[in-house]
Formats: sequence, C-alpha cells, structure tokens
Amino acid sequence: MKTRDDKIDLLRGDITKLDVDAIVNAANTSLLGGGGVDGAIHRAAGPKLLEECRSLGGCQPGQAKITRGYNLPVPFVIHTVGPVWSGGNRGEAEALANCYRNSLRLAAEKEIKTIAFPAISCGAYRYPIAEAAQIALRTARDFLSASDQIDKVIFVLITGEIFSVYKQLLLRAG
Ligand code: AR6
Repeated sequence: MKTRDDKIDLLRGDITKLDVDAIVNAANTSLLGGGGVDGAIHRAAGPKLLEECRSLGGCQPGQAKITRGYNLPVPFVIHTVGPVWSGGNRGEAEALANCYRNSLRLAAEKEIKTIAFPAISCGAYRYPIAEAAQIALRTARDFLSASDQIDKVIFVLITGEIFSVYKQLLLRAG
C-alpha cells in the first residue's frame, strides 16, 4: 500500500514543462496574469488562457479556480491566490493552507490524479520559505491521509534554495 509520503514528489525545475493532470498557478486576485510563475504559465499557455480567466470574476486569497491548459502540456490549470506576507499576524498561514487545500479539493472534484504546485507566495508575495514549505507539505499530507482521490502531488521548485528547504522537511518524519 502506498503511504501518503509515497504520493509526494519534489522536483527542481520549471512547472510549465510538466506533464501531469494539472499544474497550480500562484496568481493574483484579478486572475489576469502577472510576473513569476503566473507570467510563465500564461506565456506558455497562450492568449486563450487569459480569455478564459477573464470569465472567472477574479479569485480571493485562499480560493482556487480551474481552467483548461491550452498550449501547456497539462489539460488543466488550477489558479489560486496566496497571501501577501505582512508579518504573519494577518491570517497568512490559514490563507496559504487554504490555497493548497482548496486546490486539492477542486482537483479531486475534477478527478485529477496528478497535480503539481509551485511554492505559492514565496516570490513576489515574500512569504518566509521555511514556514511556507511546512504549510505546503503539512496540508498535502493531511489531504492525502484523509482521501485516496489524488495519486501524486509534486512540488516543483525552480530555485535550489527552496528545493533544499522542502527536501529537508520531507526527509524529516512528518
Ligand atoms: N516554475 C516553478 N516555479 C516558479 C516558476 C516556474 N516557471 N517561476 C517562478 N517560480 P511568484 P507569489 C517560483 O512570485 O509569491 C505574480 O506576479 C518563484 O521562484 O511567482 O505567489 C502574480 O500575478 C517562487 O519561489 O508568486 C501575483 O501578483 C514561487 O514560484 C504574484 O506574483 C512563487 O513566486 C504572486 O506572488
């Protein structure tokens, strides 16, 4: 039987190159594109992604919405909006956990089996990496323990620094 950690993988690289059922975008509340991983996803998906995003009416921090993947290798993109870090006393941890939880719930609803996440909020939104990585891993583990709907969660980290933080946390008994 697979344990929940057999279902979690780490990968160093560019999430737009991944061939899974869905990749998650670290978007902003407008869902109309931006820099970082959001910019990379929109560039790789092409203009039809923006067109579909326009119809979604934005997204609040912690929520998740789904679109098709267009020119990306994936059939689906799940767009979520992380919290902007502002010291840690403004509900940032709960909002970040909600991003992972609601993305996984939405994926399960759509019968998505493999899903890849970037390090949500760890770029322009300045969330401290170690804390954000802990929330990402804990929320994925909790979800995978409670449900069999998702086969694989891949955390795709573009920088070596963030990759190492995740790796150390994953190696530690959860
Ligand atoms: N693949 C994987 N990870 C990536 C990629 C990529 N191609 N490109 C960047 N990262 P950020 P946020 C990493 O800033 O902090 C946007 O403008 C990056 O190194 O993309 O949630 C949105 O429109 C970092 O570790 O997202 C919002 O306005 C992580 O992805 C705002 O930025 C997240 O960094 C969201 O900020």
